[in-house]
Amino acid sequence: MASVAILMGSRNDYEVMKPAEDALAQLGVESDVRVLSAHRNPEQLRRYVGEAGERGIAVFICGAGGAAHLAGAVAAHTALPVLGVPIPSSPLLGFDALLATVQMPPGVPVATFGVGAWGAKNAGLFAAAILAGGDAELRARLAQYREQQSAAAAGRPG
Ligand code: RP5
Repeated sequence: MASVAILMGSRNDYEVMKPAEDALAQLGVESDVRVLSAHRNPEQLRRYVGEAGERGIAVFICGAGGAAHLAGAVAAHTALPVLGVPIPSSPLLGFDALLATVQMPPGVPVATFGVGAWGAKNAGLFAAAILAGGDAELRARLAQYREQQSAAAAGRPG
């Protein structure tokens, strides 16, 4: 059963958002990946978020570009954690999406990650870390992932 919903505003966002899905899969966390735009599919989005908690979703990762309001719109409909990933799809290369996502007015938080694929991967890892708080096996897999990463990073160049 999927415990993380990965939402994005356009099919064209998928390449950037895939690292979130991959990071979760690597840690054995199932995700439900959907294209649902805040402004093109507002009613479908509201319904999806409203029903997601009952279906086992515990964390939302939302990627959008331009005047990115997807993460904020999702956060408006749920008290579950919402992680925002600004997508560099517009002429402003994601700076617009970064500001739109990070500057939520107080009261309805969105945890905002870096622009693009780096942010997507970190959002996936962070969603796993949230779930790991109540799941000792996932916590162990996450620790192992970090150990392997440390081992691969150190040493001589080349
Ligand atoms: C946003 O507008 C999407 O998240 C996407 O990044 C951007 C452009 O969408 P498309 O015109 O490529 O579908 O809603």
